[in-house]
Amino acid sequence: MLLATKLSGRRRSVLAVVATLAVLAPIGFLWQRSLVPNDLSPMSMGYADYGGGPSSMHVHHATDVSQLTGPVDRTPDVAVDLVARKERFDLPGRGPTDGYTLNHTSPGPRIVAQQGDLVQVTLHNENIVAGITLHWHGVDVPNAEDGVAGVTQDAVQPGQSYVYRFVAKDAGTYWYHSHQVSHDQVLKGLYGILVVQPTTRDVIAAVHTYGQVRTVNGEYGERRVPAPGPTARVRVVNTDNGPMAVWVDGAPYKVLAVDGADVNAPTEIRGRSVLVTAGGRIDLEVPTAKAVRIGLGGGPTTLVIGNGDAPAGPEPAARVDLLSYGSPKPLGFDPAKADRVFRYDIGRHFGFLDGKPGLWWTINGHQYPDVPMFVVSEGDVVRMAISNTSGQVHPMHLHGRHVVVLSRNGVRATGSPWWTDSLNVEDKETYEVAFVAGNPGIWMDHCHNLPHAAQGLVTHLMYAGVSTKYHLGGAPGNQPE
Ligand SMILES: [Cu+2]
Repeated sequence: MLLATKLSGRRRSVLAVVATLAVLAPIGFLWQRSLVPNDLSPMSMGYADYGGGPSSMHVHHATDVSQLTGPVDRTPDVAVDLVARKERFDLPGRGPTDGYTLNHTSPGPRIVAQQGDLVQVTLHNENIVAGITLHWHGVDVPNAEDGVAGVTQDAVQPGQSYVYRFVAKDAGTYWYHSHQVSHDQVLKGLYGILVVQPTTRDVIAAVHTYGQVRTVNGEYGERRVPAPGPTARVRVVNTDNGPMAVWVDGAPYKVLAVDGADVNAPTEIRGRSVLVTAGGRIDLEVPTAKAVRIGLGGGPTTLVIGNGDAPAGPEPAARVDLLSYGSPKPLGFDPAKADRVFRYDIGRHFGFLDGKPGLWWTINGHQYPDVPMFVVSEGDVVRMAISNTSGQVHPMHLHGRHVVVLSRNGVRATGSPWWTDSLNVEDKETYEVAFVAGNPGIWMDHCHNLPHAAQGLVTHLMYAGVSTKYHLGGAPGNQPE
């Protein structure tokens, strides 16, 4: 009796071990498969997606991204030295905070160039142990100047320098930020503003949230600037991870530009706000005969232009819809004659990422780094449908090329061509966008909610015939997200 009990007890424990293994083995397999190699070429990441175009593309010689530089011998028109540091700095109106600076300030020095200028920025890393880079958000730079660690360069280590050179060929509102461990470095201040071809009537409103503190131009609370003339071009830059509504109290306004690209025939707006995507820019035209207040997402931080009292209202419930704002004009290409058609379906599932269990983002059902690499040839007309069923909003950012919005949820765009580099894709939305592949390189195509990017919502657009010698991970510790 005693023996029988012992045997069945042993059998039970064997069964328990078998049952446990049956559950654990597949989990172990998924865990093991999710590990991200510590030294990974962005070219061997995931799998090639040819978008219905040819997969065998005749290439006479391969180009490494490091060869795709800006002009090497021209004298720069604008030359800036930026020294990056990890240090404590002051947020006027709020007090000291720990983070990252460029030349002891955050945001870093404002870089202003005339259209056509050759901009040269020499970046020095004084003491940021993880290494740094600078990415020129929204500027269609040559690939080697794009500042993505592990794709277009190695992270710049403490004591090292790196020179960026590019022609500022498109006037507009842009910003720059680190693309190395960016979910930490950008959040804590490693960014600045770049304006190409300013008018004398410019007002900058660069919004950044340090911890829980929303600031404008690095300052907290109601800030004031003088009226630059009878009207002001207010360049709003959202450097945060989430979208922000912007509106004007005290005057009607127009949306002059989106993500650095002019709106065709903008009309006057009253009683409505306009959404600025995370990473995005919106330029407003605001009459400034009387003091006006720029509402920046609600909360205590606003920008008042001019002297005297400016009304302070709540965020208008109605929004400007950029799908129908302004008037149409020719795109310069025919999206109906696409050479490649891609889908970029953003989802979320339970799984392992680099050995960590969690709810992780997916692209076309695949999880980082096993994601589609969108492959194009130079000159291709490309269409892409970006859809989102992940339960959260994603500000989608393609490097190197603006895209034009064709439709949202099947509703065709009827307003001004809506050229964008930072597109707010809400849950259950589908945007169809198009562009001409005219800037060879290997370009990140990722969510600009930087923690989401760090959680794997990242892939690349690759031109046939372009390779990169840089690696993700590896000795320089490249970690662009
Ligand atoms: Cu996201």
